[in-house]
Amino acid sequence: MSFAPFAGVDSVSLQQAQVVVMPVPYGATLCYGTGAARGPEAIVAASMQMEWFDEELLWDLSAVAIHTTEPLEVDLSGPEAMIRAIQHRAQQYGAHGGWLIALGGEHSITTGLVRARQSMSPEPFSLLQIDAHADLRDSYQGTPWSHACVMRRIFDLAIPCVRVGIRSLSHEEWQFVDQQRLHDSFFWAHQIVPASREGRYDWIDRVVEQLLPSVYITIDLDGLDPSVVPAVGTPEPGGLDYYTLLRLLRQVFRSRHVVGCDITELSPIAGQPASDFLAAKLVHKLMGYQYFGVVPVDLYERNGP
Ligand SMILES: [Mn+2]
Repeated sequence: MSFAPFAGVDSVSLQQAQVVVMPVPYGATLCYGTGAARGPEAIVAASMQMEWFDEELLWDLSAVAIHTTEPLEVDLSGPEAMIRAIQHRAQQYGAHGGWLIALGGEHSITTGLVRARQSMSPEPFSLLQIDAHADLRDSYQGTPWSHACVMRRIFDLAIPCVRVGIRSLSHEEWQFVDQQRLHDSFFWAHQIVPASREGRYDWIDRVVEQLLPSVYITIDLDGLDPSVVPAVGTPEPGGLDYYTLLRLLRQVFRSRHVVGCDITELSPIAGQPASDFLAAKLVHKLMGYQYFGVVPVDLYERNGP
């Protein structure tokens, strides 16, 4: 299996790349062709139809040297082996200095990606999680490497997290939050979504204040509202809208060093490509914020969004 390069831009070598796009077509069923395993292919396919020019930052995708890697092969010996394979490959790619954007695949891939980052640099970093789900279960369906456990595994790595858009967790996960006093790390959807609709974005300042100077961003697409991204495996009502997410990301990129990102849980729906296009556009935006800066905040404060 091989994909076209992201957005159809000529793929430079790994050594020359500023950005490394890493497709990880991995889903819980452990076989290609279903659910989140089809996410990366759909994102790359949508990116081929996308304009390279960005009207917000006034830059063109051809200005960044991008390398799109071969899609990572699924390790059939089990989820733990798969996470290790992701870590190993992300370290290999990261060793050349390119900025890594991984395309999921189910959310469990983040454990491997974050471990790779940890092993490549002693510099501490925060994790910013955009998600509907807390994903703090210790084990799910017999494995600690499930997508439902990803943030628990990252908790085990002692990486400080800030969680945005959460609106689904079990009673046991809530008890864990309580025991570990993680309350302040949660920016619950039921608080921030209505506030944003009323034009109150002070919560974004509080998100950013909690972040260390270096940040890894994991975007589970179900953090957005299902009306915006219907093609996710476990949709939850009441999520972020697109421009609120961009506003948050702009503010993070403006004041923090973003060391890597992933976009996970796209589960394409045949004949409904809107979610695929959103994911592709988000990758484009992340690259723009990283390499071409962000529009000054006062412009947005005066003119929206
Ligand atoms: Mn989720």
